[in-house]
Amino acid sequence: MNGLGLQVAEAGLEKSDKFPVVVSTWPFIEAVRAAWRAVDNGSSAVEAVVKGCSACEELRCDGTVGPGGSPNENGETMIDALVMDGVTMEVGAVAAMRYVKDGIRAANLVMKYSQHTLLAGEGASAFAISMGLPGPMNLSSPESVKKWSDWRKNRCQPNFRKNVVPEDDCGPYKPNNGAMVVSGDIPADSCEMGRIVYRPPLVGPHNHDTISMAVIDKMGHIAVGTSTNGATFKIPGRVGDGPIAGSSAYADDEVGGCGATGDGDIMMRFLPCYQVVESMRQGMKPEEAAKDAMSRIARKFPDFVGAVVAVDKNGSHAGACHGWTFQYSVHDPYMDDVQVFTVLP
Ligand code: SD4
Repeated sequence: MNGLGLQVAEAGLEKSDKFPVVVSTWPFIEAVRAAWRAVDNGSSAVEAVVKGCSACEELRCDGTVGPGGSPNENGETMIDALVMDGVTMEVGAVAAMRYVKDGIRAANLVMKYSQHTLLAGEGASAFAISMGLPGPMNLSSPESVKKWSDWRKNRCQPNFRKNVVPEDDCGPYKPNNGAMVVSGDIPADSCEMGRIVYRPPLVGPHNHDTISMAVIDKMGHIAVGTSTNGATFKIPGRVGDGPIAGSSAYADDEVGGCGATGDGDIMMRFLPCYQVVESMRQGMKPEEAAKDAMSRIARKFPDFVGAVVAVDKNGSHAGACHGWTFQYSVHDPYMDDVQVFTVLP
């Protein structure tokens, strides 16, 4: 065997030493453990992402991943989810899915059993059910119904409307073309940027409802996934960043992966996870790439709230955030259990 053969053998050894790796937004410890168990037992990165995010949906992590959280203006819970395979660059995603509770499994079915990338609304539920997931079912819970009725009692404040006049406290709303106002109690000029009026953030530290996870399996392959029931009191039909590849998550085996959380309506305009992965491809370390992606958004929307976690193909990871303190969770072969990392804005 020549020197080259030896090098390959050594590289192989090193690989199995540092993998697998599981990284997730927030201290969603049980979800990371579930993904770790799967990938440590030899599952692929995609399978482990599905296991990990499913665990969060079943546990309703943070009270709001999966069914039973984040009612929209009509009091309904809807789910956005995505899975991406960094080997094949295949993506499956569901958006505003109302009648099936298993978001990440549904996204995985779209990836496995269709040539599409994203299914939305009634069609997403129908496809998931036809491929074997339980449903149709109502995704509301006593907590989500109470949250919604309290909000109605509070004259449907806060909400996501802008430049409208409500006929009554809770609508119907009509365009108000004369004035730039946010529908709420906060005067528009409190955070005006040029002609863009920024609304008071409805996604905050006690309302972070997205799991976004990256897994590197024993072979060094990367997959990412996201599951969320989105923003509370959103307008029916709203699709957030969760099911948008490059926004809530992105992976490319050649480079690494990324997960995001925060104000999806703002973040999806910047595809922060695509940015993170492409910056790492250009040579940035995960920390630099994560910070850069956040600062690109902050330059245009100084009040936005969000975070990303980046992992490169060697398993090095880092987070960056804006407007809140962010935590992310990791399990790698050097750890006995999940470790939580805190990132300050
Ligand atoms: C959304 N990005 O639908 C989600 C919400 C979130 O942490 O991540 N909260 O906008």
